[in-house]
Amino acid sequence: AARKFFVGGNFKMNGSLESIEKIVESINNAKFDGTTEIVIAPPALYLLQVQSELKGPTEVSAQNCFTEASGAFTGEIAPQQLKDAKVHWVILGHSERRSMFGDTDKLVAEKVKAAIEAGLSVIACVGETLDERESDKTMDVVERQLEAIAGNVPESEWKNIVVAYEPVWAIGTGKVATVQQAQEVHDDIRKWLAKRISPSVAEATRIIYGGSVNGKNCGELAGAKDIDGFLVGGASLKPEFIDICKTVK
Ligand code: G2H
Repeated sequence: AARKFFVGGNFKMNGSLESIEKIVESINNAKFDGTTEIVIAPPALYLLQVQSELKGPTEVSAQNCFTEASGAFTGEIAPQQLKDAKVHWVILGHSERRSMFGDTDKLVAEKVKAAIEAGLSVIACVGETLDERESDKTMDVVERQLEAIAGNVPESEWKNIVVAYEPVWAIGTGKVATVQQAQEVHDDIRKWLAKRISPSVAEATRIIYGGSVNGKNCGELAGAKDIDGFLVGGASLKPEFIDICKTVK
């Protein structure tokens, strides 16, 4: 079966009760035809409010979680708590977590394992920095990040993972990857999945692109064979998010 197009809205640490309610209202009023799976990730504080206001089938996602089920981990949220609250998705390994909050490949892999074992679905983020791209290390970095995750996830659980390719140099910079740049890495990731996991997992796994996606560039990006959706940051807080969710593949 064809891969269902997937659009995630990552609000990051933005919004207020009032502004987020407005975004939810606009999503609820939009007429989506069901061809795209839509998930929005407000800050953890707002997850339950958004979840109760959001009309299905759009779902909410957390932006992070910890590895343990409970205990003395001040400030953290357990995957089991997300599951308990019926928050079925979590973004893990976002570059902002990797660069600012100590989420190493190993920690990201442990978080993915814990989330999958708790029954969550994961948007697993990978991507290279500008330095790494310019020294031709893009696939080395992406494969290293994916390998850490693959070592912790049995083949049967890949159906619960969406891979988000987010080149760090394109994040929040307004400098979107060209369609060719993104397609090349998406294709490499799919080939890697085929070799490392299985051809059927490679065929079924959504590989979405993130990094300065907006209402203007989404159409062209969606035209690339191996781009199965987007993880949208800045533009997910704006009216154009609706247009991005309506992108036709
Ligand atoms: C990449 C993306 C969403 P933005 O971080 O995760 O953010 O669209 O603002 O570049």
